[in-house]
Amino acid sequence: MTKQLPRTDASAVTVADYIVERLAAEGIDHCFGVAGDYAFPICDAVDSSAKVKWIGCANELNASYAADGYARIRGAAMLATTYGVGELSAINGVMGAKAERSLVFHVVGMPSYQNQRLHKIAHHTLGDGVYGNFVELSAGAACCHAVINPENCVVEMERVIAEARRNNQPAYIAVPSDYALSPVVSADVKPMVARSNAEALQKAMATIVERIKDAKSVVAFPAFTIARLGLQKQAQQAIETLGCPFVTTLMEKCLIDEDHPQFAGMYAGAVSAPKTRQILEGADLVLDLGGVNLNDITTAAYSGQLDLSRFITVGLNDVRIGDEVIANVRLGDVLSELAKLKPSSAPYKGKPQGLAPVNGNPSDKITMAALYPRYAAFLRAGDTVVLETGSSSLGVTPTILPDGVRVEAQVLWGSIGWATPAAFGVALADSNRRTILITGEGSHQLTANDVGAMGRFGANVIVFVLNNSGYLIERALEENPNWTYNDLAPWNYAELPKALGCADWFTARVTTLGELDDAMKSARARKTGAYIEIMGGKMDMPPALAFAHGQLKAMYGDTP
Ligand SMILES: Cc1ncc(C[n+]2csc(CCOP(=O)(O)OP(=O)(O)O)c2C)c(N)n1
Ligand SMILES: [Mg+2]
Repeated sequence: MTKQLPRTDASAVTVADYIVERLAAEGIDHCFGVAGDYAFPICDAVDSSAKVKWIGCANELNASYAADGYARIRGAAMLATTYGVGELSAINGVMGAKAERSLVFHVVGMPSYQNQRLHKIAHHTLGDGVYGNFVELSAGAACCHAVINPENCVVEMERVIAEARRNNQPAYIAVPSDYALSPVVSADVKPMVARSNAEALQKAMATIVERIKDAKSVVAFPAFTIARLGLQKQAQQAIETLGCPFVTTLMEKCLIDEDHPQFAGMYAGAVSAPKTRQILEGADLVLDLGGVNLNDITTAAYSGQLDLSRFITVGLNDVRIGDEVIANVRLGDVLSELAKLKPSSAPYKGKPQGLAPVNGNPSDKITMAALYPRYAAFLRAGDTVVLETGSSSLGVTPTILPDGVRVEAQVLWGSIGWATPAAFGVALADSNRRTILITGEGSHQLTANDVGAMGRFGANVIVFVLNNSGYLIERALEENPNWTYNDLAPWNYAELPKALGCADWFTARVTTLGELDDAMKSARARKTGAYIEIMGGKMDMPPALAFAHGQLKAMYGDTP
């Protein structure tokens, strides 16, 4: 893709206009944020832009989560907040995007350069006349940052865009409000396109091919970064050419269809299916495509035995083989090269598991054993599921889902409340797919106010809120399930959409399987958003959570 840089010759092109135009050229056409006076020039530039639409959120944390969701689908997102109070509220969400490699351009309007120069005491500051107090904090949530002025704007934008793309992580762009309104000074730069060094790529491929040839058994282990970079098709082609089985962790849920004949199951340490575990742990060579994240969640409390010396890790920008690191090699290029190899003559053929049967009678209360197969039966190709941290994610991820379903979850960072605004961002990023939010009610309480923004901007999400009277996952992760800090204010969740302005949404509160089935049908039949509050048992948990309950010492360490 050749990117057209915005024009800088007309005197009317301000720094703010230039930044918005330049980000639009990255494929961004929505800007999430909360307005504020120091950010007015940025907000105005967005509001008057024909390319980027302002998406006002209820608060900056929500806006940052929404931007993360959007970036996962579009490859990049824009977030605009105001100095200090706004940007600091966004830090958790931006840091989460950094952890999970989602590219959010965080543009912050600062007090004017003139007031900074005079050390004026101003609102949203510590009253000390210092204007560098927050740059370091916000920059810490990004992989690169720039403080913009009219002279550096064009060059700095190219630098941060290239670096953010290289790492697929956030960039922080701070713009003093007077500079934002100044005409941008043109500079002779071209957008940088990250390419592999040809020799390094050749060397990496030669080593990979040799290792594959020598290995008695090979397994592919594609990583979540493949989805973040939009390389799903390339990864699938590479894996099909190799013909080896592939295994994923729950961070890569549905990265490739789960009934693909080469899919050998989801790896989760000791709770994996024995065959899956044997294929991955027993492989002579593990081709880690993208840098899998082997954390406590993906390995089920570090259970299982992975020998990292058998890994070849193809990172975003390098390939690691044992202690050798070959730099300047891009993941996408390695995938393309793998797909050009001679196709395997006898590809692995596993037995796809198929969907679990739907069980229970219409008058039965809703149990977790009956709920998760129902989600699988409800979902269909073209759905994007946004999954919240909590018992729901541990229930949905081990459940086989239909082909063509995409799943987004924040497994590593795990900040509750993420999924509600993230679903909003996902829905705006691709209105051709149906976005389904699956969340617990405790997480939802953090960010539920942006269900209002979903209604306002026509993001027709189908929302499932599991109401199990508190923080079930936390009850399960402790010896004592009855600590009062895991209880919640008992909201009437199903009434929220109406109160938040989603007048035409379908809403229901369901306590029996029959009611749930009917509500699912009605939600699917509607073009509007839908909101279903599912009443679950206070201690009714999916099996993966029950397993974790038995592994508390392994997860958290023994009492010293
Ligand atoms: C921002 C943040 N605060 C606190 C936590 C700790 N935490 C993890 S899960 C959870 C509760 C989730 O409860 P709910 O959404 O109701 O899901 P359930 O497990 O009950 O189905 C909490 C408080 C967190 N992960 N993130
Ligand atoms: Mg709950």
